[in-house]
Amino acid sequence: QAVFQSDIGTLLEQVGTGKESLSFMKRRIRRLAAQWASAARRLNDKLRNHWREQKRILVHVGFLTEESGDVFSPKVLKGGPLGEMVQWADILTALHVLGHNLKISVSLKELHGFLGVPPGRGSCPLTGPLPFDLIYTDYHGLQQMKQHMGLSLRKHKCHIRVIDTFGTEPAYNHEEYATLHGYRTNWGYWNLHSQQYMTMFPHTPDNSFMGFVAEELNETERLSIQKNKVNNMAVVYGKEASMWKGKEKFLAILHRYMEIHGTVYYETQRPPEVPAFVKNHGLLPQQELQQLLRKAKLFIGFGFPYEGPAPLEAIANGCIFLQPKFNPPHSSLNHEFFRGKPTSRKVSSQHPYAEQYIGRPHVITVDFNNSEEFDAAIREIMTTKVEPFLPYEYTCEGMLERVHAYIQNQDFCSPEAPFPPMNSSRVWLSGPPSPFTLLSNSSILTWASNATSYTSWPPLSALRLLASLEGQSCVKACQSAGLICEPALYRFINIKEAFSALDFQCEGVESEMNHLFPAFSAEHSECSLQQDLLLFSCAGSSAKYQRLCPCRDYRNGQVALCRDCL
Ligand code: U2F
Repeated sequence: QAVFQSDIGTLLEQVGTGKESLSFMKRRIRRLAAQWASAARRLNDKLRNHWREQKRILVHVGFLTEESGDVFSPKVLKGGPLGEMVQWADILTALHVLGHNLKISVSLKELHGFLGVPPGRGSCPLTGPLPFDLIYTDYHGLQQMKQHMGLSLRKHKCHIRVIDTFGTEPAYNHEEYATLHGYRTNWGYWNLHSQQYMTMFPHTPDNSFMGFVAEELNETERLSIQKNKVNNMAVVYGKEASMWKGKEKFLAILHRYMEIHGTVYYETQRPPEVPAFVKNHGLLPQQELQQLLRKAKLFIGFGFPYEGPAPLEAIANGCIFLQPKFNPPHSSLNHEFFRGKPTSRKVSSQHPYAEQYIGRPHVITVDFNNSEEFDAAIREIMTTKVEPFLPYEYTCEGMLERVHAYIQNQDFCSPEAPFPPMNSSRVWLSGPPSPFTLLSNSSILTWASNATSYTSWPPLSALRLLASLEGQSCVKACQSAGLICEPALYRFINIKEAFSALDFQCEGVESEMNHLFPAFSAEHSECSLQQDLLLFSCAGSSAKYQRLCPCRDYRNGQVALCRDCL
C-alpha cells in the first residue's frame, strides 16, 4: 500500500548533484514542499484512505544525461528553457509524495544499474523480469533504452510513460502508418499507445495530461497582493534577449501607459534588444520572479516561448496575461519551431491553454499587428480588477489527484486492459456483445448486461457517442458539446451498431487503417471502422468524413478525469 509522505529529505538526496539543472530542480522541490504536504493531506481526506497500490517506479530523465548532449543544464542560469525542469521537478515530487518506491536516473550508468543491464556491452537484453511497474522517461531516454535494452524493450514497452512537452498524435506514433502517409518525424513512430505520452498542457486528449504546478496563495498573500498591485506595471515574458527582437513597436506603445520590467539574462551589458526605458532585473530566481509578478498588473508575451509555465504563474499572482493571437495558427506545417514535432496541432496563440481554458478577464488574446486593438487592450487591463487565479489541475492537489488516478487505473499491459495488445485488436472488430441500445434523446450507448464484465477506465458509463461534422475533428466535436474526446473509449464505438445508433445508413461497412476512422462518408454512404487500435485518434479531420467520437464528461478544473474516474 502506498502511504502519502510529506518529508522530502530522501527525494532531495536521490536527485543528486553536479548540474545546474539538478540544483534548480532541488531548489524548486524545497520551495514547494510545504504546499505539496498540505495538498497530500487534503487528497488523503478526499480519497478517504482508499487503498492505493505502491508501485516500483523508475524515472529516467533522458534530456539531462550527458549521453544525450545535455544542452539544457549549462543554460539554466543563462535564460535557457526551464519549463521542462519545472515539470520534472514536479513529477518527481508528486510520485514521491504519493508514496511510491522511486528510483531516479540522470545518466546511462544509473539507468543500467537500475535495470540490471550490464554496462558497456551495447544492446543487451534484459533477461529477467522488469524490476519496475512504471518507467517515466522522455524521447531521449526512450532512445537510450532502445539502444541498451534491445529487443526486451518491446516486451516491457507497456510500462513506459513518455514525458513529451508538446504531444504526439496517433498518426505520427504508428510507425507503418506514419511511414506510408507522410507523418514520419524525428520523434514519433514508437508504436506506443498514445496515452502513454504525457504532456505539459492538455494539448490533445489523445495523450495523457501530466502538467506541473504553480504556486498557490494563502489568504494573507491574496490580501497583500490586492493592496500592493501597481496598475501601471508590466512584466515582459521572455528571459532570453532574442525573444525581444523586433518588438520595439509594441514596447513603445506599452511604454506610453506603463512602466515596463524585464527579467532578461545578460552578462555584463544590457542586451541591445531591450530598450533603455525597460527596467531589466536580469534573470531572477523563481521566488523573486513571483514577487515581481505580485506587484505587476500585466504580464505580456510577444509570441515566444510557446506554452511555458510562466503565464500560469503570472495569472496565479493576479496579473492579466496579454498575448498575441496567431492568424494563421502556428503548427509543424508552417513554423520552424514546431517543424518535425509529431503533431499537426494548430497553435492559435502563444499560450492556447491560457486562451481557451482560462480566458478573460485573466487572459486577453489579441492581434498585436492591429495597433488599436493592442492599445485598447492595455488600457482595458489597467482598469480591470482581477483576482489571482490558478486552475485546480495546476495546483499540487490537482496534480496529485490526476497522477494518482493514472497510476492506479491506466493499464496498457494486461490483455483486458483498455487497450488490448496489437495482435488481439481484431477481437473488437466483430463488435462487442449486443444488443446495444440508444437512449431516447441522447447519444448514450448502453450495454446489455453481459457487457458490464468489460472493465474500462474511464468507466463505460462516462461514454457519450457523437458524430463530428464533416471536416471536424473529434477534439472539436466533443468540445462543442461541452465534453472531451476520450480515446480509451474508442474501442467501444468501433462497431457497426454505432453507425445505426447515430442514424447513419451504411451501404457498406469496411475496416481500414486510417486515423480518422471510425467514420461515415456521405458520398457513398460508406461506414468505415478502424482496423488498428493504435490509430484511434481524437485529432484529425477531413471534409470527406463525419467521424464517430467517443466523448466523456470531465471534472470542473480537472479535464483529465471524468466525474466517475476517481
Ligand atoms: C517553455 O520553456 P521556458 O523555460 O522558456 O518557459 P517559461 O514559461 O519562460 O519559464 C519557465 C520557468 O522559468 C522561470 C519561471 C517558470 O517556472 O518561474 N523563470 C525564472 O525562474 N526566472 C525568470 O527570470 C524567468 C522565468 C516551455 F516550458 C518549454 O517546454 C518549451 O520548450 C519552451 C519553448 O517553447 O518554452
